[in-house]
Amino acid sequence: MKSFKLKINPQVREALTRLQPVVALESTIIAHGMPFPQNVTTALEVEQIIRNHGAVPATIGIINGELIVGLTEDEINFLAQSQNVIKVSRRDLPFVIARRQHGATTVAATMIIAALAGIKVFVTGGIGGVHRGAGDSFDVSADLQELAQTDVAVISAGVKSILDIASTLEYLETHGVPVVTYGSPDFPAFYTSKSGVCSPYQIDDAKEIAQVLQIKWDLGLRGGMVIANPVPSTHQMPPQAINEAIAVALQQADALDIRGKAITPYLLDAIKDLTAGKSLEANIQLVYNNAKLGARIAVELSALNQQQ
Ligand code: PSU
Ligand code: MN
Repeated sequence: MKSFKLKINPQVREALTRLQPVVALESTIIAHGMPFPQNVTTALEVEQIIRNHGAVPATIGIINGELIVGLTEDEINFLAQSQNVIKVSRRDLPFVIARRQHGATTVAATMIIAALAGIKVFVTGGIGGVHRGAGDSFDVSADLQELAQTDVAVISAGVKSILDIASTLEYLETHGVPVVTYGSPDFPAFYTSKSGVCSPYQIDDAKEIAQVLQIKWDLGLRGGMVIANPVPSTHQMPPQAINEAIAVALQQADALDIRGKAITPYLLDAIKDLTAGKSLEANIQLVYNNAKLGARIAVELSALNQQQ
């Protein structure tokens, strides 16, 4: 008997068997990235957008130590509200399974579970990265190492400027992770469409992104790809306001000596309060925008795979 359980929702399993498009979604954004009830409405709406664009959504999480690919609405509601949901990245996975706990999966852990299920495309809001001051703290998200080794493409709105964006791109370059920005020469900064850092590649067409993915994996080049999708201009935060909020949030986190896995959820919540909820609205809208692009890439990739 296997030492862990992987439960794949029947609709997701059927789509995978038929090489139809499937899009994975993470649950840390639900349990630790957004407050209730916006976390639930967003998670359900993202799934609907993916369906409307011709793909099957598979939200990934852990309940009673079981890895679930394609959480039900009740399960999403549970992870969104329960107080004892652990933020699970690569290193946490075996413990949460052994102890039969509930877990919300980060980008890294979601990639691992998506790969176990055979899902190649994953949509989220923002990925982890190299933190400011990482030269001293060594705080580099495990998401980046995961992108270097696990074959899942991740669609995000880029990297928040709570992080060191230029260093994050350097790290990804060193580890051979392709970074592409959709429709812009600039790498996006999550709340704003431009970070001031040039994107290594720009592609304006979902089909071409799917082709690049197929070639990478056919070449035997392991690992994922960062597909950055800038927040639509109508929903982006005014750069000065968001940068001020980020600076204050970083100071607060430093004063309270918040570190490790707690820092990203702390900063997201502090920024939401400092912007009177406007950052949350931008966050929700950019995830919807990513869901559209992710579903289109999954559709194109599935068409390419069916031709083979
Ligand atoms: N960025 C967001 N919202 C989030 C996260 C990042 O805007 O919810 C979450 C993602 O799950 C990401 C994780 O994988 O934070 C990174 O955490 P850490 O830096 O501890 O690896
Ligand atoms: Mn960290």
